[in-house]
Amino acid sequence: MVSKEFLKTFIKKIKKYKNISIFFHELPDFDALGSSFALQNFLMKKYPKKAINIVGLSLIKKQSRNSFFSLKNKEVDDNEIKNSFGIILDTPIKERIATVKYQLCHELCLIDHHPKIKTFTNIEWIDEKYPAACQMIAELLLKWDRKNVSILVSNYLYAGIVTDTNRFLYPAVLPSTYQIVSELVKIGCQRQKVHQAIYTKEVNDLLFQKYVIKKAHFNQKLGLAWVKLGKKCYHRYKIKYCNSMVNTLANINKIKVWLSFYYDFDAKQWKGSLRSASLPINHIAKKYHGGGHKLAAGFKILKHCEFKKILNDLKKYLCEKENFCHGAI
Ligand SMILES: [Mn+2]
Repeated sequence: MVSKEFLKTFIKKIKKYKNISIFFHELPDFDALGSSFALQNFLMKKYPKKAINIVGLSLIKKQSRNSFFSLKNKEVDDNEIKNSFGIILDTPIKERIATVKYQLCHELCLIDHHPKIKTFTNIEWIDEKYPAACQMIAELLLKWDRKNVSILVSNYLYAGIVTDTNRFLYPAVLPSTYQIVSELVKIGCQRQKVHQAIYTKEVNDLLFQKYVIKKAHFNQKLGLAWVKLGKKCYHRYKIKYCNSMVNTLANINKIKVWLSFYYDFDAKQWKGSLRSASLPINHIAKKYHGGGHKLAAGFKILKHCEFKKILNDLKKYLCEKENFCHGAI
């Protein structure tokens, strides 16, 4: 729950400043943009005379834009950011903030659900137990002034919660997550509209998925699935950005570890995404110039022989863990 002290200080700061600037992280997801747009719309309705800006929207690449958010190409004037109260959402890492212009703000506030790194703002509310920044903003706004939480604001908040919890599948979902969502639904949150904005696919995406499945190899005995995407496949299926497609191989019965190799045209090299249902795999990604979380990691292929090598390492590892291999793998 948002503390009384934080809420009091936060409201005091908002009231004090004529200009409010909201900041999100680079490669923003629905949680980052959802929390930013929800806060902006709530504040605009409550304080029509204040200038409430989201800073950095023009930097979002065309291919990753979603019409759910109204992204302007015109950037906020530096003069409006200077002397403003800046609010950073969904990242505790300075370097990840989409624009360095947060430094122009007179005072800063951070609201986030990632592990705390180092305090760099005047006030902060960081709680890594929350599954989404949108749940934090929802709690804050509902406690502050429920009447001012519009249907539009509830849509933004719901979008961030649904995506950051992977449709409530992640174990990080709290009892309070359902309570907050219940409040948003009572307000009139348009769930179908939000789901459509998030989950609607292009026909090309589906055909691309078909290609990935066709190219995939499944070793059910060991529990390994892998795919190597061709260099030209993105172009052929009109896919606008490099996507490892590793999730296409997720949630398959008997498959414990799955990975994909893909060519990153920006980095001009072969890379891989590695996932596991329960066995830690990040030590193997580390061996191949990568790393990451225990069950989700990335790696790089620097020499051609490493394609085979990493597959052999994974086979050996699965064999050792299961202890059922006799000879050939
Ligand atoms: Mn988030």
